[in-house]
Amino acid sequence: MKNILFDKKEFIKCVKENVKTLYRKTMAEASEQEVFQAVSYAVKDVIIDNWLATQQTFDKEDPKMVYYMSMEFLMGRALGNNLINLTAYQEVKEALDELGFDLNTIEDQEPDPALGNGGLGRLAACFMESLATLGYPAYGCGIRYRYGMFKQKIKDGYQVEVPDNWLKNGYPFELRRPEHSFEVKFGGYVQAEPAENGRTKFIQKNYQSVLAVPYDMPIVGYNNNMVNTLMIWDAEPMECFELDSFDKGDYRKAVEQENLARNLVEVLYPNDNHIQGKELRLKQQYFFVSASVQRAVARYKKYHPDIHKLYEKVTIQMNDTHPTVAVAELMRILLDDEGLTWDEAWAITTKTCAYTNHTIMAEALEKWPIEIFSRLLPRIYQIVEEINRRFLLEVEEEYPGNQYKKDKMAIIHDGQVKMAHLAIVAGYSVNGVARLHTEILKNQELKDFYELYPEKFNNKTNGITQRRFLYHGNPLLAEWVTNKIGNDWITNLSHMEKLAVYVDDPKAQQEFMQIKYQNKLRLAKYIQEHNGIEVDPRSIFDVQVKRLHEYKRQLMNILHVMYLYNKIKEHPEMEFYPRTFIFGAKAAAGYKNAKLTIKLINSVADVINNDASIDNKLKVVFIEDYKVSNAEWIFAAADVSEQISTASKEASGTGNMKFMLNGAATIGTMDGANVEMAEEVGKENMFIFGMSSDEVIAHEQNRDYNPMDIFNQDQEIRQVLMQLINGFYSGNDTELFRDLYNSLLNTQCTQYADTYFCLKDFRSYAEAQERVEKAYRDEKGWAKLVMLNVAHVGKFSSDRTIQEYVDDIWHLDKVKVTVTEQ
Ligand code: F58
Repeated sequence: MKNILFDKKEFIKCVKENVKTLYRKTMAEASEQEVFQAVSYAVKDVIIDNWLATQQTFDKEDPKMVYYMSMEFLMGRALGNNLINLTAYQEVKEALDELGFDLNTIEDQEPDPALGNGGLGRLAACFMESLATLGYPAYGCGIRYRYGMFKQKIKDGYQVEVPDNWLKNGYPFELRRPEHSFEVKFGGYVQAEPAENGRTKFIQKNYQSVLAVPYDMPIVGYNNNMVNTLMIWDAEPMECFELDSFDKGDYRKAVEQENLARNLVEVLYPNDNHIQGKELRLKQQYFFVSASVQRAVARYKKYHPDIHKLYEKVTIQMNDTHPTVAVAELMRILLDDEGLTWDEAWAITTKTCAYTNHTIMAEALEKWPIEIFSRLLPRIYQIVEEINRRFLLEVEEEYPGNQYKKDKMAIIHDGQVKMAHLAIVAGYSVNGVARLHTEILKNQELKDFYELYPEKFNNKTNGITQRRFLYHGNPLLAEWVTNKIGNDWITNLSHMEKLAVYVDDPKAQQEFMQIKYQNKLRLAKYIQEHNGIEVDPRSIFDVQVKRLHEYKRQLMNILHVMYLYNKIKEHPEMEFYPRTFIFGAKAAAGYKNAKLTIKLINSVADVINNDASIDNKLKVVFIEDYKVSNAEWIFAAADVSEQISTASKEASGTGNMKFMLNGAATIGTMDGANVEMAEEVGKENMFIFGMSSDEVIAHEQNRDYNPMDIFNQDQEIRQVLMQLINGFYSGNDTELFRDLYNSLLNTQCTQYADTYFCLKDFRSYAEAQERVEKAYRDEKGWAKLVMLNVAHVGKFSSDRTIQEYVDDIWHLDKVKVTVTEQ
């Protein structure tokens, strides 16, 4: 088999050729961006052979497929990871060296495809990579947003959002597939007509429609020739509108259709754990779901005459409720296009669709006003109404006369369509994303549904791909691990266990900490270049990077920094190990307290970083534009990982796992997957603090928490809080941070003061931080602790998660792809 990537000469020739044909330039004239494009096209060439071979294997073997439907795929850069998974990274690095280019610099030219917000979108990306690596047939289905997650600039300490025009230079890895386009219809009304078979036909009339055109992105498996597909849909105006006769020549409608297509995929909604209920968002949902379901059915029908067995070859995983219209869309296709009866269609749908829940936060649960839903999707709404009607009969049968139950469980109630209820009723599986989260779903949030359908509920603890977050992100540590235990960890992370024999070995400890130091130098350089702040790589790098949300408690973290600063000022003689507190976080554009917290962090940084009297004991850094590409460097350099959400609020967290994999120690609450991390590595090898989820839930139910009590009793906490409103960090502006102060103390301003128990957990947090410092001073003890964390990270590979989805939910068979020259 000829594979140019393994032939340096051929590869160099191909890159030169690409620079010439793409830009009419020689290598010497080409910019770094142009070289990136040329290299990417050369890599794509190789991928295409494997991609073709994978598709041919699918055609031949006819395996069952999972369609992973998600509004978000936070892919991050592709070039480096494609090279790693093609096992060609080293060769290409050398080839580029010969051409006088540095591969890292060329990788830096790639925009981060950021078609997602945070954890949920990144999880989808890790899952796609694991599916390909494990050899399971899968399609990712999503939206090709013109603008992804905004870029964050920090101006005068405030977040400023800048549009992310990621397609500006063209994206070399995508492939437009117009031959697989589908029409998607919106609005109008439904007309019932008698059909030949004596039944009724439902026809949507006077609608507007757009053409959904898929772009395929290759998902390269690790060292196995497998290339799955992420299909993301673009919207284009229909070329010839199929206007009803009385609409002929309706120019206004033609223009409206053009606008609909243009607006539909314009931008990703930048909210994390908060749903706004905007009409355009529902349009986006139906748009990509309808196109994807149509594609799945069309693909199935190409090979199979009997639509009744669809579920034997197709399974649809709904990544949260955002794609839940898939249920009704599949029903519509089976009823209206395939002519099945309701019972036939329902039997198929309820064996095809499965649902993952990612949050219990009330504001993130999707509910659509009937008015919007029925106006936009009239036929889909009819179907949902019928699903609801039949479901309520079922509830009546189970709980005769219990109207309260019916009101609570209905899919349509109180003027709203509840998407989670629809997903549970129509889905054959409902899963949470960490054990604690699933238990809370079963025992609290979704209790009624669990009682009715216990067999549907299951847990799938999240995971992350070690190919990106260790192999690519931390090459020094990856190489060290491979030297110690061989390279099986790349495809089987449980092999990390073998590192346990080294945790007491002084030489191994020293090597491990030396690598951490090198990674801290790399990050320090990045911070110097991007923030102009000098940080000491020998200080403890204490990192909290994730979306900014009150429940994640970045505010508690920075309040603790303020508290430490006061202590150091008051007791300059006190022993204190130098620390660099590093933050990175985007706030949703309309989320006031989140944005104000960013300003506070930057204001505290200004004061502390410029106070020479504290002898560099404390530094605070806010890294601008936290994203997948700089995240890889940040995890590699962290000593301490902040996972400090209010217990019960973080469904799982996945950043926690990325830090653990890179040898950072976790300071955290017993929340989300932290609980299972503690189980794997032992509580004594983490720094656990704060209330348990049961305690939090009890306080919420009893409403017996009053932060004022803490304010009154604890002088040091009071001092910190007063500094929010006495101008200490705001150039004497006493109003700047008042909203944050009020959110913590003032019941008149928020429904509950200190909703997320920052003050309640503060002392316990500060005490855990003291334990961190003490542990860090013991060099050997610390090396052992973080090495133990790496040795026990095995469970948190997304390979393990995907295998569980396959075994318990999807029931797929592995496919083996062999490539012969085409
Ligand atoms: C996150 N959810 C959870 N939602 O918060 C996190 O605990 C979990 O680890 C992760 O999912 C993966 O399971 C999350 O990221 C969103 O960003 C939604 C985007 C669309 C609007 C509603 C929130």
